[in-house]
Amino acid sequence: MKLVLAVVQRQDAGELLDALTAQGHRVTRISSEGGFLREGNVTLLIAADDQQIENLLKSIREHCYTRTRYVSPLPPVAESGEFYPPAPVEVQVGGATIFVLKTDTVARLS
Ligand code: 2BA
Repeated sequence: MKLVLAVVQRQDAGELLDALTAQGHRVTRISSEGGFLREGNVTLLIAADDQQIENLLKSIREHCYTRTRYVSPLPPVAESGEFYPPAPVEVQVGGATIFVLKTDTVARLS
């Protein structure tokens, strides 16, 4: 048994969630935020059997896209009052960042 944590972009999360639940996975969606861009993203928690992991990763690959973002670095402190806005830096985000953790037990208590 594994616990998969998948950090995905918000734009991809809905369709991925639909696909995973249609395949019979139990999924928890958590709103999260990337530490670098400080933008909202989504972290999915999915507990699955070892033999399901390959298909699970395939589905994530199929529904998550790499996108280009441009980030403006902070301008340097001006010494002479002149201001040179720094050029935006290109950043490639996604498809998904995935952590696969060994899990001993998944218990649903009632
Ligand atoms: P963010 O931290 O907002 O990062 C967004 C994108 O910015 C990253 O895309 C990467 O291209 C770039 N980036 C991040 N840190 C950087 C740095 N120190 N210097 C230069 N560029 C940097 P991804 O790598 O696809 O990551 C997308 C999101 O996945 C991240 O959003 C974060 O929420 C999560 N993530 C990525 N790696 C992680 C890790 N090792 N541990 C935990 N979360 C991670």
